[in-house]
Amino acid sequence: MQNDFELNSYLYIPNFFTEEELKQIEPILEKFHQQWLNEFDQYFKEGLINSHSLTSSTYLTKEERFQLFQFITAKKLIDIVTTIFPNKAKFLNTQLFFDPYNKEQKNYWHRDIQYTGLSIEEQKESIKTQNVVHFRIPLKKEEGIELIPGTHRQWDLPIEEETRLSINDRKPNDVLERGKTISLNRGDLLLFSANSIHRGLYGYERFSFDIIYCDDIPEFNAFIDPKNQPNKQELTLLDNRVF
Ligand SMILES: O=C(O)CCC(=O)C(=O)O
Repeated sequence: MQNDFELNSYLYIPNFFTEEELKQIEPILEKFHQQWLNEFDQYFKEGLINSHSLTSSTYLTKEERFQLFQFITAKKLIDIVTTIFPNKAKFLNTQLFFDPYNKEQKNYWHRDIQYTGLSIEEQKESIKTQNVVHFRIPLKKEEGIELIPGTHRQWDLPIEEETRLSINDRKPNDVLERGKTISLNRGDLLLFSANSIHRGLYGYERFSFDIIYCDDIPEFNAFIDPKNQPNKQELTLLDNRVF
């Protein structure tokens, strides 16, 4: 499992979740999303395709937040997290991904690390060892993710770099030959590296819950908001391997 992930930048596990497991969180995710849409209507209409930080949200009750943490720390999930990460992993945050308001809106190839302010040289160095991994949990069938296998450790081919950085008339949604699409169904689990070259594929009114983990190293401290982490009392009731 770890070898496959390290080689491909992703791991696809069909039918990982039961209906019963999904139904424990689905109403909470929907409640959050409806309130988010109310509050951020303007940003949604301007192009936002995701929301984040569900575990610190004032839209949810303490009980709902705790239910999310229980889902996030389910043994079968944490066992995979600890297998994939070479050293200790840390829970980073949660996100919801949905379709753009404007159905013509184009997706975009990127590496998440390109938005962190690191220079290209620093990015090239960081991806050799650092790990940020999305655990994508689709609540509906979706076109999924397209990514270029192996690129969470390897730098781009020139055409790929030009595409994601919009150089030489390339556009971030242009076709890339090495792209591999992983389509998803409700119940599946997809792990993919945020450092790989990837893009989301829109359609089918997708609705996905992503749990994100990173290495437990000081370099990521700036991206971790303590409000999203369980408090002391919650921690005593949870599997604490990722906090
Ligand atoms: O699903 C998407 O729209 C994009 C996902 C993605 O690129 C990310 O999580 O970094």
